[in-house]
Amino acid sequence: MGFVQELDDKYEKDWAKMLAHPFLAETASRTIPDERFANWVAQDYIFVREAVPFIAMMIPKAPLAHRTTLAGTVSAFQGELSVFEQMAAEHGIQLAGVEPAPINLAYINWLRTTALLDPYEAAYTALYVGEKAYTDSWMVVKRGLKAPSKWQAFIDVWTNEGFQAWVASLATDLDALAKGASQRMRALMERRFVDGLRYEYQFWNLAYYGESWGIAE
Ligand code: MP5
Repeated sequence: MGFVQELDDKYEKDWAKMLAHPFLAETASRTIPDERFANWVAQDYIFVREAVPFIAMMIPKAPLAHRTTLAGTVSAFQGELSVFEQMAAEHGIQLAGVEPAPINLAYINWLRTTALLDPYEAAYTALYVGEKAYTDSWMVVKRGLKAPSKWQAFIDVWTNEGFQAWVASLATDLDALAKGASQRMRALMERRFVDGLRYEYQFWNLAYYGESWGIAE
């Protein structure tokens, strides 16, 4: 059994809990309040913007065969920002001056730390888990919709066939990296998978319930 399948099996319940989040259910049923969705838009805009340097920081450690794809990912993420900017303008959502909420900042800093301090295999696991979480989460929304969503442009970003194929290729690459890795390295990769899954779940909580620093705001 491949590494990705092993992780899928072991953390199946946790993954399902993330996908059952009310943020996704309410987005699918089109009952999500605009303020809640706007909260996600503003926070995820920051996340995607800061994911660009995370990817760039992985490039020096990457095997040669990964460099071109990672460089393409930098520009794809950069391009994604314009979807946020257009949708925010259309729906009157403020992006300028928004600061990252605690969980968002923790997630961003964890990504940067893994890119800088972990071996490539572990950083790649962090990339994989976030992307897989997003394609699976937004597929839940897409499948649940019974009528067009006002947030469709976002749904399309992470459910289009090209994106899904890219996430599948990340899984294949991750399996290949794990195959050549020591037991110790695989344990670290698993740790990063779990960390990432936790952050993803917490990110839906942040969007849904709101989260603030509570001081100096
Ligand atoms: C992604 C995201 C996917 N936008 N936000 C979170 C919290 N996790 C994962 O990354 P990308 O760059 O939008 O494909």
